[in-house]
Amino acid sequence: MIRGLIFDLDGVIVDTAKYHFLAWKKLCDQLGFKFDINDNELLKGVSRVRSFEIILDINGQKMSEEKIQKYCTIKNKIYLEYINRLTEDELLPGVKDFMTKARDKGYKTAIGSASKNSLLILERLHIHEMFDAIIDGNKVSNAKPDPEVFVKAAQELGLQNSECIVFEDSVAGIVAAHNGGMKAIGVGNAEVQSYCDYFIKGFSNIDECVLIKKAEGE
Ligand code: B16
Ligand code: MG
Repeated sequence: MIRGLIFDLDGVIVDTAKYHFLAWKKLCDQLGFKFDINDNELLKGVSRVRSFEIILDINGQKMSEEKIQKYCTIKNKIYLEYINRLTEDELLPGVKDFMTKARDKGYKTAIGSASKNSLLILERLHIHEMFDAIIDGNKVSNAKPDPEVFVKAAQELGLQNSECIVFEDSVAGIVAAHNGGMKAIGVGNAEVQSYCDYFIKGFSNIDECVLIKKAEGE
């Protein structure tokens, strides 16, 4: 029986990808690197350092670990300027209502995200108190598709992996959920449709009980 709902953050709760793009773009312009909106698609669900490594690959560049860290720190500073202006209005449609109803019905809720800025983002959106556990990039050492982030979330909820269901917008995240023995509901991104157990365009007008039954194949 499903008792816990684990949510990815970027692309599921809020669209922070546009701010990641603006921040990487600014850094890339300073460095004279190519980086466009299509390249940004490759960075969704990927860690900060891995994102910069992908940008280096696109540009046929190599850098020392030290320099990679330096530029990731600069990018994050730019990114935080956007995040500090984030408001509740940027919650994706239907998310808050869905969470409220699910929690009222007794489901436990967690975040399982690669972002080291998860807590700040949830605070800016005024929904941090709606999560019983927040597992983010600061708490894991293995990136999705490794299931670590979701397994830790289930543990912190005090549930078995099989009692949790994951909401994800990236293929790596869907695979991570499956690697952890959890069902995965794809959200928004049509690319994940063939990987997930059930797909929704978004949370508007979604009945959580019906959705969970469908994802479980009932
Ligand atoms: P940060 P998710 C991911 O969030 C983003 O999709 C990805 O683009 C970003 O690089 C990653 O978080 C790390 O973010 O720089 O804030 O630590 O989809 O796992 O919620
Ligand atoms: Mg995501």
